[in-house]
Amino acid sequence: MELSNSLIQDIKNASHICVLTGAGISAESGVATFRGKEGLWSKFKPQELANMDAFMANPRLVWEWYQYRRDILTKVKPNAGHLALAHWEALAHHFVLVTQNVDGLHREAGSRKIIELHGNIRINRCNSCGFESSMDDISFAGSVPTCSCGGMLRPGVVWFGEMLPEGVFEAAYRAAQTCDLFLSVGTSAVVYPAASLPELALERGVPVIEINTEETPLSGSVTHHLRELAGTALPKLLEVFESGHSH
Ligand code: BJW
Ligand code: ZN
Repeated sequence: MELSNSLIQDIKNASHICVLTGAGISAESGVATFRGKEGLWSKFKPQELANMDAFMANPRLVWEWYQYRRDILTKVKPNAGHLALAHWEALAHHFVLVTQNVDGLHREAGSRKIIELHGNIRINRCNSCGFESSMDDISFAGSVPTCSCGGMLRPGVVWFGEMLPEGVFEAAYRAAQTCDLFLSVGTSAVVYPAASLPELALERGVPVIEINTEETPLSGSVTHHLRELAGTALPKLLEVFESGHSH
């Protein structure tokens, strides 16, 4: 796909970049998205499993879902989209990556300044005392894992109706409020407060680039919409940035 001149200019002019990613950026690694055409969770909607009521009603079922996803994560690798963002961070002076993903693939790709809005699936948290441990220490093996305090362990992610980890949204908000280029990559842009971040940038008149293989509620209002795979589009945008910032 040809990049428009105004898109190229917006990238070359950028000095403070904020990127929001969603499940779509990990799709090319083989991690299922939640929604959209390729979304694999048609049997169980995330709304039906990713909440405390579901966990209290059937903790085993919820753990089975997360264990299934943890098993997949041991077999997948970051893709060209993750890698392009990691390189971009290394080149740019001000670059903040905000992700809704819990898969840890951005870190594995080499990104360092990462704001994980919805936690991390590799962490266990005690439902009673809040103690956190790693999935490498204790995992689900048919029965719900418990804490030394007796409480049930749960995955260290943010479910519907739960607050985001303290300070995390504030940091993302600051990045969205101070950037001069915003990228929304592989997210259906329906889950709040994450979906408010590109809206904030748009309200300030900052260019917003959406990379998504499908239309989203954001598509109509963004400055540039690239209907492409993240793993194809991001390396191209990085190349434009590099050509404008080489000395
Ligand atoms: C590609 C691609 C490729 C594919 N290249 N693109 C009414 C109005 C407004 C808000 C609310 C409301 N009712 C309730 C709320 C609040 C609620 C909410 O937003 N609900 C809406 C759904 C309506 N939000 C919350 O509850 C949040 N907390 C909160 O608000 O706290 C305050 C509060 C407290 C108490 C009461 C009320 C409020 C918390 C949200 C937590 C979300 N958690 C999950 C699960 C995390 C753990 C886990 O992984 O299991 O987070 S849900 C799930 O959705 C996950 C994701 O991070 C999140 C977003 O999904 P994402 O990343 O956008 O993925 P998809 O699958 O939706 O989209 C993929 C996209 O990629 C598609 O568009 C594809 O086209 C595209 N694509 N391949 C490029 N190769
Ligand atoms: Zn405990």
